[in-house]
Amino acid sequence: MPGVNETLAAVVGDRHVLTDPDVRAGYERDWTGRWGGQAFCVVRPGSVEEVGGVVRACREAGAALVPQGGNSGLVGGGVPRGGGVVLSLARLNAVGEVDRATAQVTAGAGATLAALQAAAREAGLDAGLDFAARDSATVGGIVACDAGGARALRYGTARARVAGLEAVLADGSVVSRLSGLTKDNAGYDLGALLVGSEGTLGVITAVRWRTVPRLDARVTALIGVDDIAAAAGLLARLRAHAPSLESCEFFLDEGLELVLAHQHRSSPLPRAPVYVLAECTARDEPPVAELAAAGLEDAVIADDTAGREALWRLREGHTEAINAAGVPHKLDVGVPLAKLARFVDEVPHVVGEGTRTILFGHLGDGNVHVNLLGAGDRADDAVLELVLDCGGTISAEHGIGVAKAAWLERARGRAEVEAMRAVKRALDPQGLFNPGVVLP
Ligand code: 2HG
Ligand code: ZN
Repeated sequence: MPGVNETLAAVVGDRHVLTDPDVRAGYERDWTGRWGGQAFCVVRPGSVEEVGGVVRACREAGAALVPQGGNSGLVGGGVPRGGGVVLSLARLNAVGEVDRATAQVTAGAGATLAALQAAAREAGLDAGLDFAARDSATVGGIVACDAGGARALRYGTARARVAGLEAVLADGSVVSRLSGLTKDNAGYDLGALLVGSEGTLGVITAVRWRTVPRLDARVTALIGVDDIAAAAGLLARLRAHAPSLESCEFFLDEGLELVLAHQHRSSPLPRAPVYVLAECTARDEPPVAELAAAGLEDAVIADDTAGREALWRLREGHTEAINAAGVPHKLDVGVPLAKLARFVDEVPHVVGEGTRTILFGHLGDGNVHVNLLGAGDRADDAVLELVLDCGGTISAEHGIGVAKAAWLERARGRAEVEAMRAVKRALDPQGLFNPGVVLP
């Protein structure tokens, strides 16, 4: 589409319309290597006005737009499927001054989570959200996908951190709710609709972010248990005895094996079928006594930064270790805790022989990351079928993307999906934004 490239260059400047296939390549395939396609071009606007101009140019040319942040997505929601223009928000990366009275900060869509965390910390606060891709994932994508991570147990998902946002709609107009008012119930909450919309309803350009108190005294425990039922029992004890609990994660021995080999290290604790990693936080003293009260005295415990990070690397290192072993099928799902043991037991059986199954995730949220190596296409359907049978969700924190779009109606029912389609038609009548994502 040569015509649109010229119009876009007039909006953002030649330098910021990338057409060279080698340069485009980094924007065209997602982190897993499983999803992607060619784009007409990648456009990198430098202001919200330029984003508006890009949207208008694409609308006039009839070119689909794929908004993209740090391209750390795992479900094909931020990469082109063949054709279309990738709208990179990377240059909108400013993080404003933290308002200490409201504990809020405005961040551009292209600011990384790490940059947001650093700004909050400098002001004596904390972003209240964390996950392994912190150095590449950006605020716009995080909010567009309602990302969760390891602290959702305490602070909720990204949705809970959003005090307002700014976005460009399909006609190029800008809606801006960045005043951060806690109470503002005048009319429909359009911003809330964009949270979790995965770039299909509008382009998020900035977010007013609600920070949380900074709690630097941290203690982390890693313990091996016999099965998921024992892990769930431990979680219940932590909830009862450790009000300072911030994270409760799990992984299995197959995953630990892979991570240890990838990181060239040995296990810091005796091997067990299931591992639980829990972290408690406080302002002054690491709340070690709370872990002990929950029955974790046999765990490997660390309250210094290096020791804690070494334990976290065993959990957070799963994604990289798996990718180093092959291109995985990834299914981020949520299962009620009461059904988690059944789910974990049955997954290896339903995915078919020859598939290597690695399960890990956020125990406190019932959020399991099913990673399959060497899986056939039917394996994904079998896992999603099992999730629904367990009363769970087909997507907990990574989004629907293109990976699960065909399953949305099974998961949410016809009435809800029809309502979603009506919203899509109203806000994006031409189907300009991210076609094929969320709604097939
Ligand atoms: C995590 O919790 C991320 O580490 C990635 O959500 C999960 O790689 C995955 O499947
Ligand atoms: Zn996760």
